[in-house]
Amino acid sequence: MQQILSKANWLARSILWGFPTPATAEEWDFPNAEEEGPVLEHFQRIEKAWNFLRPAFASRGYVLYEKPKNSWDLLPVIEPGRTSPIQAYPYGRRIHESDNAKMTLLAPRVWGATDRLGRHVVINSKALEFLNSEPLRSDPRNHTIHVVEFLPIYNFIFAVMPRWDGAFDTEFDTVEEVTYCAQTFLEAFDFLHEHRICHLDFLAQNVGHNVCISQDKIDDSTGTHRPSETKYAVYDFGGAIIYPEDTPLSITHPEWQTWGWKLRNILVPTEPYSPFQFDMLALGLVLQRYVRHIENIIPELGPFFDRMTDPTPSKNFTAQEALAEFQRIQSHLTPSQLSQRVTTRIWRKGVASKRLTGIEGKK
Ligand SMILES: *[C@@H]1O[C@H](CO)[C@@H](O)[C@H](O)[C@H]1NC(C)=O
Ligand SMILES: CC(=O)N[C@H]1CO[C@H](CO)[C@@H](O)[C@@H]1O
Repeated sequence: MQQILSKANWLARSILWGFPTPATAEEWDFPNAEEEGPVLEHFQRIEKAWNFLRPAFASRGYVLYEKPKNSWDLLPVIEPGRTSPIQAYPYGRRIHESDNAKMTLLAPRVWGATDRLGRHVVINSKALEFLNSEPLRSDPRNHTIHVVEFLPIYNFIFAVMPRWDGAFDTEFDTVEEVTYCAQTFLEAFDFLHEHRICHLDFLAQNVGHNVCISQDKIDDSTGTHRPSETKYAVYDFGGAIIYPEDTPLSITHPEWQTWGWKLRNILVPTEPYSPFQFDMLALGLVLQRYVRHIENIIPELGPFFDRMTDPTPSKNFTAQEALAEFQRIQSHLTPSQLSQRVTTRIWRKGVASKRLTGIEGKK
């Protein structure tokens, strides 16, 4: 199991397994996410590919999580007698004692694993070299997931990243926690767009914070967003476009119709659209959902999000403008506003829903 397989061995094994690994990086992705049949089939194929690659990861010190039959869960393989390691940055904070850090299978390209010390990581079949090279790496606004190492295996380069669970999976306790999170993501896009990197698929499931929580415990978890110990990161750059640095932000893209408009309930524009503005719309919609519910405490969030989520091209907000406007709003907040406990969770169609957990923590 531990020996590194030779090229010939790989080929023999691949024939035996019926050529399970996708031929190109793109083929790891969903064929068409809107039909259920092909998606299930695709996941089965991808599961086989990950299992096929399991010994290769093991030989490099990573034990892939296992997927129980007929389930969308991924479970860490628990080695008897091993105690939970302390997970220091860049690894996610361990919120619960038990080692059963259950994960949900969300994207075919991403699989959980534990490293030699038992720390939780995720392995992505699409690498992010461009974000992990200097000077981008050391910019304070580089809120992109840190790559621990790149593993060339078989025909691919896999990126190993610390496992950081969803940024919005757990509830926020104070106004400051909510605004700190929003500011971080606005900064992240200011940074990406300054370097003319478009994400093009910003969704709540593509952002994390530095905690590792079993999916069973998510609904009871609070206290994971304290600004002093929380970092946020954008991940999943599988659909990103990188333009030359002198490209105007108003540039349009001929394939604008293929972006996730429907998914976000926006009418597909009839004219070519700027990918940078699409990013800002996508960011605005996610942040509006998780931030605007405190509009009763910060009324200026209303007009801010109305503008951010307006798809009209002339109403554009660049990332830099949006960040500056948000920072202006933040600068007027008093310490008592910032420390105010939030009692709401989500903003949807003008209504702020109540949080699920009690204000002090547990249900
Ligand atoms: C924003 O809209 C204005 C007015 O239509 C236009 O001049 C400008 O180029 C646009 N900027 C971006 C970044 O799209
Ligand atoms: C979120 C993140 O990975 N930030 C990194 C930005 O770059 C500096 C310097 O390389 C790192 O220390 C941070 O961890």
